[in-house]
Amino acid sequence: MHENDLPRFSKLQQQDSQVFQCLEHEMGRQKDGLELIASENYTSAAIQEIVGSVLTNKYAEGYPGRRYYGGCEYVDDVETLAIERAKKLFGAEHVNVQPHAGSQANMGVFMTVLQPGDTFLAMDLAHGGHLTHGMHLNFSGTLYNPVHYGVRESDHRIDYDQVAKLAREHKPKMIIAGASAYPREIDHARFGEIAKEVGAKLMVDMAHYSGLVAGGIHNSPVPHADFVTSTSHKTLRGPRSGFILCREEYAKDINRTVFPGLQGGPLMHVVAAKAVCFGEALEDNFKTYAKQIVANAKTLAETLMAGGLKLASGGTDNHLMLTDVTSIGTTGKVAEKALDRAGITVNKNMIPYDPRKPLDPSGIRIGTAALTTRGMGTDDMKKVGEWILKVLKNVEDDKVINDVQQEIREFASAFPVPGIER
Ligand code: DSN
Repeated sequence: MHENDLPRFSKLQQQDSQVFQCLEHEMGRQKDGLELIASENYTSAAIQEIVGSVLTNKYAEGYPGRRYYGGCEYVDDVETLAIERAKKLFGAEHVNVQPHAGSQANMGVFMTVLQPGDTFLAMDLAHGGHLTHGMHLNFSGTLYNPVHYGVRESDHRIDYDQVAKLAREHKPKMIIAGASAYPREIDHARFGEIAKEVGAKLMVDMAHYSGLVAGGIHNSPVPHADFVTSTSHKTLRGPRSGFILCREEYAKDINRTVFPGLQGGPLMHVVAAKAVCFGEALEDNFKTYAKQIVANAKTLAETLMAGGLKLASGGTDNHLMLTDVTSIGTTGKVAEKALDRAGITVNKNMIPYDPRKPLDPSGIRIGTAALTTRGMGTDDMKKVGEWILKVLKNVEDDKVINDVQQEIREFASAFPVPGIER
């Protein structure tokens, strides 16, 4: 830890040296390495300050103006700020900013729209969907009846005709669009038409690309969907949390489902951080940031493909890419570990129609939101791509991996991590 960081954590250091040491190590890891996990980002120092503030002390069950606790006047103000900013940012009629995370946001919509046993249609986890989109061990798969669509084998793109066919056949009460590992722009208007045709509600889980929607790079789901859910910590670059957007007609129901249906007291320090996050995303420079995320992803994808790596769907439109590392003779598990040793953090991931198993799949998922926050541009992505290729082609060569790690450490030191002094 840099000596300038110490005053901020001196109380922790005195009181609990073990936890302090974990923090110190994690700060070093974030500073010295390259963060390429597609669902991660670096929050601003302002967001870190508010998350670490006395707002964590406050109970505020209920909603602004209607709480079950006294002393809520200031947290009412902050929650109202978060709601109003999110409405403006996404053009939404109603916003609930209380879900603790993306899963709770999704559960809030499930519990509002569906009864246990009801059928819904969503993207298969193995093709890029999410746990809460009907994975068999998740609440969404145990309490409800999921039917899954996937991507075409030929081009790894969503087959909207298949979605429409499945919708007509199974008559789901709800259709879910949105994914965790899909590198292409999603056609929300088409999903809206399909849902309308079969009388289903449309929920769009834009957790991964909400920052691109906020920045005007990805088409917005808001005009087409009954409900839009998101996390705030991925491309949107806010605190680890969730939120729900919906039409006014569902406002009362969704609020009642989130509290008292699903959660107790909201995490007011995080609600406040969401207000700061939405405020940041309303600034003009957030559009530049979102544009750069995509430009960086395209350059990184081109560099990796030029080096012999196969990418699902042959590239990317958004912040992430899915690479088939078996195309250069390794596996997802081995690749993740080797890259980790070099200071490059990614996650192993199934690729569509993967013949391998989830714990050692054929792919890794790579995203550019975090490195873009550190100020890296397309020229830097070429270097990052070359390092990734070098490691993947030498997964058992410690010397090569150590050399790459040294180079990365030096390179990364020129790009500050918000909230960590250099
Ligand atoms: N687990 C997250 C991801 O990595 O995509 C989604 O919630």
